[in-house]
Amino acid sequence: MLDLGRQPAIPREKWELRVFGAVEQPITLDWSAFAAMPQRREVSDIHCVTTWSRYDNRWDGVSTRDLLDACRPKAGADFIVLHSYDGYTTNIELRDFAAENAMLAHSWEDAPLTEEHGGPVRLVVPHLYFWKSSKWLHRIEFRTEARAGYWEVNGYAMRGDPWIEERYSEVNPASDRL
Ligand SMILES: Nc1nc2c(c(=O)[nH]1)N[C@H]1C(S)=C(S)[C@@H](COP(=O)(O)O)O[C@H]1N2
Ligand SMILES: [Mo]
Repeated sequence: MLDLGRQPAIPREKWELRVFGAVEQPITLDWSAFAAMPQRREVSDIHCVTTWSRYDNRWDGVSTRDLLDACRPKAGADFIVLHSYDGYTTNIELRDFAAENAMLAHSWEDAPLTEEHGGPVRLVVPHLYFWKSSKWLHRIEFRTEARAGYWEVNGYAMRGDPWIEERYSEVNPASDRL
């Protein structure tokens, strides 16, 4: 699938990440606070729902688990909506967000993420279809009930597991829009 058609230009000094909703500790991170968090490197594959894949991507950034340790989701906060600077949203379950190799990535293949690929910071959740991996990440909302994001409202799966080719929602099937 394509991007929404807007590629927001957010310099690192203007970027901000806000973690809010059903958490014990809401957090707002600017670039220096984000850069001061423990830094990880992961190598993982990407699977887009339109069937392209790219293997062995090297990502640097902050582990989603370290973010979860900092914000402490409340009991029952099993659902997340990611909000991006381009207006894009997508939903993901806490258990998927918390995958061991999931990251808030700022670099790809040893270079800062370009504007095109979601810099300054994007989510990377390698075990789900890549539309769940929000670019230009701005806000992370924790919820006790699921809410569908942009593609999910338009008929794509709430979870999106590439191994079972879980592309479309059975309740609200996508028209052939790709
Ligand atoms: N904010 C935002 N994130 C997004 C999208 C988008 O339109 N806006 N598109 C998604 C889709 S459908 C894909 S396949 C990947 C593309 O990432 P890439 O441009 O780095 O290949 O970003 C995902 N994340
Ligand atoms: Mo996509």
